[in-house]
Amino acid sequence: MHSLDDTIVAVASPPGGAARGIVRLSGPGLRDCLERCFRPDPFVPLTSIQRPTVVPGFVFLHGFASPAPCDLYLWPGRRSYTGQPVAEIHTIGSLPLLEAVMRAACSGGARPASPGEFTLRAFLAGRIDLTQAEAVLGVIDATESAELDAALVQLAGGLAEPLRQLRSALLDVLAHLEAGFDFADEDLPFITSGELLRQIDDSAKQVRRLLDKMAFRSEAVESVRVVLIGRPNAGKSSLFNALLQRSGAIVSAQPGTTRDYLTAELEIEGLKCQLIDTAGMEAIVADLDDASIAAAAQSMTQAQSRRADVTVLCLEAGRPLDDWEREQLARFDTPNRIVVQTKVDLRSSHFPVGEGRGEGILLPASILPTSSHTGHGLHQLKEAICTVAHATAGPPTAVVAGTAVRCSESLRLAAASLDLARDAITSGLGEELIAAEVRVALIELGKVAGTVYTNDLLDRIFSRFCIGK
Ligand SMILES: Nc1nc2c(ncn2[C@@H]2O[C@H](COP(=O)(O)OP(=O)(O)OP(=O)(O)O)[C@@H](O)[C@H]2O)c(=O)[nH]1
Ligand SMILES: [Mg+2]
Repeated sequence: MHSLDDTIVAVASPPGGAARGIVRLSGPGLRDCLERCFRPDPFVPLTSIQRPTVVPGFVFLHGFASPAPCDLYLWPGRRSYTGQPVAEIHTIGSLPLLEAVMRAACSGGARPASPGEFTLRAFLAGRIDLTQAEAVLGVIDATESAELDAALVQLAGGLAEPLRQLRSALLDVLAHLEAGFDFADEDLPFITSGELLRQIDDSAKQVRRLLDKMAFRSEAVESVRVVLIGRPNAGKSSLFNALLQRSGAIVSAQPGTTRDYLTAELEIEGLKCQLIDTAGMEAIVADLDDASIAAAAQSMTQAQSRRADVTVLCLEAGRPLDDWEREQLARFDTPNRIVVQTKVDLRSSHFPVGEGRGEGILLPASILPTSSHTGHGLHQLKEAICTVAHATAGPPTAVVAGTAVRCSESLRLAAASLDLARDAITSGLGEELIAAEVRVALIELGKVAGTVYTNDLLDRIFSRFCIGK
C-alpha cells in the first residue's frame, strides 16, 4: 500500500554543486515539521499562511554552529502538485548542506521519500493521470529535443484529455444501455441502434488514433487514411486515378467494377495520405452476378470507411439520391467527411448547393464539384483533404516510450472489444452482450489512464523515477 499520511522529504535539485539547492517536502504533517526545523525571518506564524507564499528564514541544522539561510516556498493547502501541503526549502546548492537540511526535516517528523513518490502522490490525488506521471519521467530522461517535445505534450494532457473524452463517451453509452435493462418492460429504446453504432464507431476510431500515436515512435511517419466511398459507378475509381495522376484502378461503365479495395500513397503538400478506393455501396446488389461477392466487397468498404481519417463521399452530379446516399448525407455533419459531386462535365445541372432537393435532404454547402475527365475541382479536393486531416487528426504526436510499451496492449484490447460490440449491434444480439464489451473496453482504457491500477503497476512505474520527483 502507498501511504499518504506521512510527510516525505527529498533533495529535489540535481546532484553536484550549484548556486541553489532544493529540498522538497509533502504531507499532512508539513507545518508541524517546519515549525521544528525552520524559523521565518522576519517572524510570521506559519499557521497564518493560507496561500502559496515565499517566506525567507533559516533552517536549524544539527551539528552546525549556525542555521542556514533559505527561502521557504510554501503551498499550504490542497492546491499543490501532490494535492497536499508542499514546501520547498531553497538554499545554497551544496550537497552536505542539503543532506543536513534533510536530516533536520526528518528529525522534525518527515521521512525520506522513495523514488517518484511526489509524482505518485500527485497521481493518487487525481492531479495527473498515469500518462502524465510517465511524461514527468519522459521530460527528465529526454536526450533529444523531439523526445522532450513529445514528453511535454503528454505532460500537458496530450493523452489524458482524449482518454478522458473517450471514457466519458463510452460511459454515456453504457449508461444508456443499462437504463435500457432497468426499463426493459417499457419497450422504449433508450438509444437507437444507429446512434449506438455511430458512438461505438467513433470511439473505436479514437482508440485506433491513440494506438497510432503509440506506434509513431517506430514508424516515424503517420499517414492519413483517405477513403473514397459512393454508390456503384459514381466515379470513385476515376477520381482515385485522377488524384494519383495514373491509371491504377480499373474504370468501367459497368457498375460494380471495383470489388476489393485499392490503396495508394499520395502526398498532398507534404501530408502523407493513403488513398483508398472502395467497392460501390448498396442499391444494385441484385444486378450483380454474384451477390455474395458483392456482399463481401461491401462489408470491406464499410470496414475501410470505419477506419478512415477522412471520408470522401462521391455523388454523381444530376442523379437522384438513393436511400444509401441519403443516409450517408445525414451523417455528413461530422468533421472528417467531404462530399464531392463527380462527373460535373457531363451534367449541366448540378445539385443545388446548400438547400434541399425536395427530398428532405440538406446538401452540405461545401459540396465540391469535380470531374476526373477534365480535372475540374481536383485541386480544391486535395486542399479540402489537407484541411480536414489537419483539423481532425492534429499533428502527429509521439508518446513517451514507457507509456507506449505499457499501453499499446490495453488499447488493442479496447479496440477489439469495441469491434465485438459493433458486431453484436449489427447482428442484433442482446444489449447485455454489447454492454459487456463496452465494459471491457472501459477497463482497458482505465488501465491506460490509471483509473484502474494495481500496486505492482505503480511500483513498476514509479521505481524508475529518481528520488525527489
Ligand atoms: N464524363 C465523365 N465520366 C466519368 C467521370 N468519372 C467517371 N466517369 C465514368 O463513369 C463510369 C464509372 O466510373 P468508375 O470510376 O469506374 O466508377 P466507380 O465508382 O469506381 O464504380 P464501381 O467500381 O463500379 O463502384 C466510367 O464509365 C467512367 O468513365 C467524369 O469525371 N466524367
Ligand atoms: Mg470502382
